Amino acid sequence: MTNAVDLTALEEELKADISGAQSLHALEDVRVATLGKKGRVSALMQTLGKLPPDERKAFGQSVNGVKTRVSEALDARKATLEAAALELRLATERADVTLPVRLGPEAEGRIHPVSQAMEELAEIFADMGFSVAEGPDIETDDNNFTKLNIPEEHPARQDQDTFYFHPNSDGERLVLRTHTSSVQIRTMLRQKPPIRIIAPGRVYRSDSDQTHTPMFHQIEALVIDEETHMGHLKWTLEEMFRAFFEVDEVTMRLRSSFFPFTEPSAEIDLAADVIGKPGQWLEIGGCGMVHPNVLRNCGIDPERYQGFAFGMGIDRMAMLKYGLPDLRDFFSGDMRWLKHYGFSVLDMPSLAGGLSS
Ligand code: 2NM
Repeated sequence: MTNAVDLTALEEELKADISGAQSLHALEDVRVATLGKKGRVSALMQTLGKLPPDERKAFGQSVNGVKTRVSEALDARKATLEAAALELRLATERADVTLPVRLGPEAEGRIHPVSQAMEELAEIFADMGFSVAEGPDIETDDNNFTKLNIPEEHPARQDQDTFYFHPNSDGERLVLRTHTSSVQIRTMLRQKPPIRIIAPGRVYRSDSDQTHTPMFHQIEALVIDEETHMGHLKWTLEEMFRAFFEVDEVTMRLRSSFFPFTEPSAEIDLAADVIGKPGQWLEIGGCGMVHPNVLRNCGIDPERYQGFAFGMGIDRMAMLKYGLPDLRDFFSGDMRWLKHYGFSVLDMPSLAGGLSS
């Protein structure tokens, strides 16, 4: 019976060690010293073999009982210490999410006004159900001119306006696209009506003076279905101008014009009230009903489908909206200009939050 007394004392001692462990680390040391391979309970188990057989069973059961209760005490203490460690972390690693954003070097960067204007326009048109279409800057003569009903002898094709590449081995001359209409062509070739897209992007013309740069930015829109007419075109334009210039009303004028790819065609004039200059008109772009030849060239039946297209210069829209004085500054890469006129990376345009607040 001396064994039984020893076991009770041992269990009390081990339990005292367990409740005395003040860290998970210290508790692990106790566990190893108790239940580890060379631990005190394990050592007792190894003495079993030396006992007379009639004592062996009872002693084994007693030692196992100690082992079970000590294990439970270890688990309970571990849970308590883990909970305490978590509490401590929660108390000390608290983050105040209501603090203002801490601005690092990324706050130095600026969004170019042209990018900002493009983002704002994409947001406005998305709200009207348009998706954004893209295409390559280097185009085939066919997509850039022929499919758009621009005949061989048309002045727009002349070398002085168009950047041509050297002819390739097939004698084909690629061009830097002179408008994003080539993207509309690609879309019509690929997609059956109804079509509702905008195509913003870089375009190129061999033209350079105070108001023209050889690369500039255009946004074109295309809507094709069975009943779209000039009334829809006018509404879409007015809605877009109201949203872009963030005014309640705009006065717009469609002035009869000619383009090979639309019939009828019109120039778009906007009353300069939107930029605080009443009594003047701003020439903003061109528009019209897509020419039946263009539809036919793209495999769309002009007897069944019709629609409108328009195009505008984004750079000019940005100048007007943000009061930028000189187009030539746009592409000079002057950091002082960008710092002054650029937009914060964090200032994402949204119709709900104000486009360029
Ligand atoms: C403009 C003016 C008028 C135009 C036409 C097309 C297409 F591909 F559907 F025929 N896209 N864009 C268009 C029409 C562009 O820019 C001043």
